[in-house]
Amino acid sequence: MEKIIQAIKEHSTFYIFGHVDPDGDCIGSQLALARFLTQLGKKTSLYSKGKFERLEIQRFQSQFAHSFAPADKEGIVIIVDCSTPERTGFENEGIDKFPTIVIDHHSAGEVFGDFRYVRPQASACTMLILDLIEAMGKKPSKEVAELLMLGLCTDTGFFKHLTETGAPAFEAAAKLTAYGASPNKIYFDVNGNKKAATLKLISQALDRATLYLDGRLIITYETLKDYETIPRECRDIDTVYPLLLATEGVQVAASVKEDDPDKVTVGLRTRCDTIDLGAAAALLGGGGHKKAAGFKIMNSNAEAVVKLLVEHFSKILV
Ligand SMILES: [Mn+2]
Repeated sequence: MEKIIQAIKEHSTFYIFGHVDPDGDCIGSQLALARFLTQLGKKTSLYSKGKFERLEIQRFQSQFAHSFAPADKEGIVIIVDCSTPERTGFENEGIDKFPTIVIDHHSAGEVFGDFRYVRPQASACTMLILDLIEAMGKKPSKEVAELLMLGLCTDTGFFKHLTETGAPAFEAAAKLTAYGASPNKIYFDVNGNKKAATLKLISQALDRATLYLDGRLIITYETLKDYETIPRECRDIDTVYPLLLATEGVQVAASVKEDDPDKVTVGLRTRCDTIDLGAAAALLGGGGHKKAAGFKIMNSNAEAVVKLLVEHFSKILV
């Protein structure tokens, strides 16, 4: 942390990256950091490859550049919420030519970057941004507090994912609320304003949910054909997961999504403390957290990936 603070003090230009398919924690971390550094008189620019599918981040999309072409030779790259450089989607655009700060809370991945503040026990990356702000002897503005709270609320499923180790998340939430963030406003930023078509996708996802492995695994899926009639930004799988996991006997819920003609994306969730989905996903080339993870399969389709999941988890859910 000391070295990160020193690097921030010594430099004036910062290029801030998060991960592809960003969520509230990623975008909240990037934006909060940018606002904070701007308040310190620094020059910042924000980068994301998208897609900005989640409702709660769509309004921020215009603030992010899609390609990296810095005018300055000077500057520092800051990568948040990424366990590998590839997760940025910018790994081939010269970001490695700059000194790099990594701020992350993932458990799996690789060690990269020059200055690292990585705490897998943190419930959200935005908690680590708050740590940084406080370590510099500053306080977040109301706007920064709201952005940090957005990440904390979304990555913890509004605190539902927390266990008896979750006290630091509540401490951060108490601070951010005192700094002006409203949990109620953030709840409706995330869960309000859904399109009517979203209900259709949710009902379809529930309708397709199928139990495997004596009811321990539940899988639902979406195909490219679905998106011909319902826009993909109406997708709301985060509403579906808790319902799938609420089913008696279910240990793991999986959502399989045909993303492109050549790519299938899988999301995994569990309620069980004894299952490490990050490790399970890593075996298939993905990654994530113990209770929430994912992976991608190229040149496949939903049907084949469902079979692969059943086979894979038949060895894990014993
Ligand atoms: Mn995160």
